[in-house]
Amino acid sequence: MKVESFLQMIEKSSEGAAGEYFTGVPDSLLAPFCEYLLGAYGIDPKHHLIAANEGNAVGLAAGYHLSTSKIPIVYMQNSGEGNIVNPVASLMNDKVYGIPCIFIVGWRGEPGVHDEPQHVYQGEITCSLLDLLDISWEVISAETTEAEIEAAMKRFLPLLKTGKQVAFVIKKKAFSYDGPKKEKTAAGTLIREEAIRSITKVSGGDPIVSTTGKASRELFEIRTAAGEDHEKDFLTVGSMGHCSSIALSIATFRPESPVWIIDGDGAALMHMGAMPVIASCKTGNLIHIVLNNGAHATVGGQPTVAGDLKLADLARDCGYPYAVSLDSGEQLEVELEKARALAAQNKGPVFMEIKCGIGARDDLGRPTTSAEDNKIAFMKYLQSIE
Ligand SMILES: Cc1ncc(C[n+]2csc(CCOP(=O)(O)OP(=O)(O)O)c2C)c(N)n1
Repeated sequence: MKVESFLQMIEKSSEGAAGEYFTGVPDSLLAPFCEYLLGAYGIDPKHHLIAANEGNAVGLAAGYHLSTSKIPIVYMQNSGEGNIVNPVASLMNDKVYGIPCIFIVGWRGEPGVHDEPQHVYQGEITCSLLDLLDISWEVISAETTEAEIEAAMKRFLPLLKTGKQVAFVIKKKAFSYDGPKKEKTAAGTLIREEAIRSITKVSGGDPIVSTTGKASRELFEIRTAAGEDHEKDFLTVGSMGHCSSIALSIATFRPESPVWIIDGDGAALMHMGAMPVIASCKTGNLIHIVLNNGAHATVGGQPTVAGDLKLADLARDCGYPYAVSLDSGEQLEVELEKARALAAQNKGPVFMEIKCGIGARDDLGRPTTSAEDNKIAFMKYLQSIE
């Protein structure tokens, strides 16, 4: 179904109450939907905002409704359901403020459709979680017709009018968009995979915790290409935004070695509160690297607000004793060596922003070992560090 037709039906069926305000976090399955919004509105606080996390989007949506009486549309991958539970249950629900909202939920890990391990359970519980949150839902596939959208909206409208929330659960390839696409602007030019390769060279035998998305996939393939095992790396395939917290605890309990974080800007923003917490712990052996491409590159390159952020200044203000920002490869290995030396002397946490381009290899694969194997090998490796 064309994104434009879907949205026209929503606008028409809601008598103009919905279809003017959108916020959310991008998803690869919703990439055509995001492309449409970026083409139609760009980033515009009155029409379309990419939020730091899905709960953040619910807050924005609530404010839109409170000030206009209209119905906001919040889009997200089903992984984001966890992030909306609190503001839906304790803000939007009709036993609290009763704020209507239409959710557009990308259905990764739909039962029967092969997907990566982090999507399997989330895919199984996607609709039951909506039920639990008292959100009525309708599944949309490539075959869904405009009449079916109209019928769903007929069912949804009385619910929305009483302050309830509804959702369209979007199957893989359900949406298409072939209109004009907005040019993508990266925060830097360095190739992310090259930066990760340099990190693996300098980090030697130190454990690395890497973030959700292509960065972890690249790390996995770099190790394979170098004939190395994967035991030193914990690939945080799900739980976007939490890899720095995982690494903080590892560094706390394994102080014998520097511990590296390979974070993304979208992920770091998603749970940015982790940064002052890391700094407050004064965990000297931690090295926090954010590969900042100013985009959610893994799911289509939609912009984050990090492109204009001075992440090293921010880290310094949070309390990291050493923070640096690099926008070329020239000083990269020198700075990585310096970071490792500081962490080895317990003088961290060290923060490093590396500005990168958006692209990735077309033939980039996915980890070939299971998440459980990764965990077992990594835990064994941590135990072996002296
Ligand atoms: C809670 C949650 N929301 C959305 C997603 C979908 N998602 C996977 S990777 C990604 C982009 C990550 O961006 P960034 O950290 O900047 O890394 P990049 O893709 O640019 O390398 C998104 C939005 C997710 N996995 N989890």
